[in-house]
Amino acid sequence: AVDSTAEDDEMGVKEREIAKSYRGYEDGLRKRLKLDADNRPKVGLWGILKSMIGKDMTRMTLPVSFNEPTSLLYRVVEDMEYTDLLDVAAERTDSTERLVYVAGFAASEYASTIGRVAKPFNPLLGETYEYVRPDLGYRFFIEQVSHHPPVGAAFAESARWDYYGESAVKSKFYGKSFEFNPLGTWFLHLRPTNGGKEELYTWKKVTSSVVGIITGNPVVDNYGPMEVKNWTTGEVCYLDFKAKGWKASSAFQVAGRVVDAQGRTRWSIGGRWNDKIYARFTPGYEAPPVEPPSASSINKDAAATKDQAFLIWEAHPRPTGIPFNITPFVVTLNDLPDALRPLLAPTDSRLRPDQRAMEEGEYDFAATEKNRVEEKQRARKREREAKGEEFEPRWFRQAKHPVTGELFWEFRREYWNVRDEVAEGRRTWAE
Ligand code: CLR
Repeated sequence: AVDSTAEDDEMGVKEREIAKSYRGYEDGLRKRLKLDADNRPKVGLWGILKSMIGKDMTRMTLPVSFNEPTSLLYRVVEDMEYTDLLDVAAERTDSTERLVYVAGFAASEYASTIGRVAKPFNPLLGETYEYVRPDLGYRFFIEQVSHHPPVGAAFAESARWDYYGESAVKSKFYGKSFEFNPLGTWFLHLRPTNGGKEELYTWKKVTSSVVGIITGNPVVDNYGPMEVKNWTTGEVCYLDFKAKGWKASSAFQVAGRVVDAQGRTRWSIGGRWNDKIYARFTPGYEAPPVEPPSASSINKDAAATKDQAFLIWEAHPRPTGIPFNITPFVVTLNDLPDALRPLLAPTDSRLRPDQRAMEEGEYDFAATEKNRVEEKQRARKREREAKGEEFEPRWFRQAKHPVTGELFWEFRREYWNVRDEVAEGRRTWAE
């Protein structure tokens, strides 16, 4: 009992810490953009891309009409749409069941890639972005720590979990397809509510690709194996994202299993990453979880349904009336309410004029502003080179991970402390 009180206090401290960052987000979530439909000029991708076979995306100069009003930093925050799965995971008392939901979370980010055949803006070196959700109890922060190759270091936290890692994507255009290979590891610390010790999970993202460029019908696919590992218990979830291929039936399919530390199957997982994912308790064998006659909802007590499949995740609807094929969640990212503006670091993406112009359909202005900020970036680089200086990220530093031994970007929590001081009028960002 003494222990649980101490633990509750610790949670309380963390919650209050995070709650300080809610300042500026009082106005709630933006529901729509200025535009109802985008009017980007229709471009034949192949006509422009055919001369660029073998190149990576960051080395391509493409017209701004290939862009969407997001950036590679925003594409990382998109992972945070279904954090309710992490909250559910923390509530489960069985560690293999927690792993089912953590794996569901890892698979959930792909739903929003459907129809998004557009280039996100390339973040500037040292660009930052913060995103806080008072309604969901988390805060997120990311900084662009390298320009070539582009690397973003991110850190998100809530009372029950911390989620962090680097987004570094290697891309290559093959003609038949355009491939995007995420390199970084993602780390999740989960603090189960039953008072068990904090657990560490890791995984890497699968390959994303665009096919159908030559035929003028480009679609995004995500495929490959994913291994979600619980380092604390030795349990692993193996997921396989099937490549679209020729058979329509394999499109969007994901299947896998959770095994215990001895390698024995506990749960089977399956479904479609654009729609729904199910799990089923299958101790000692593997079987695709067959969709139950009436879809039981998330949060359902898995133990009660024992050997029946139950829903672990369902994609949010994609209403019409939102341009650029972005999701309602993405609409909230580039919002700049008056209450938030004075609290933001001057490096925050929400202040980028080119991305703002893109979002508002001012494509020519977006293009000139994009050139201007990138030109400024090149000037800063020349300045550093002349002085023999190297760029140093402001909020992260590289370190060896205490558990996995990998190099990772360690977040120096200062960002939120500085922000608190700015909010309280005790300093400015420049000091
Ligand atoms: C995949 C998951 C990673 C982060 C990430 C980075 C780059 C993204 C990629 C994800 C998805 C596919 C993506 C890519 C950049 C460009 C590419 C959005 C989210 C699109 C589909 C490229 C289409 C436009 C070209 C044909 C010009 O964690």
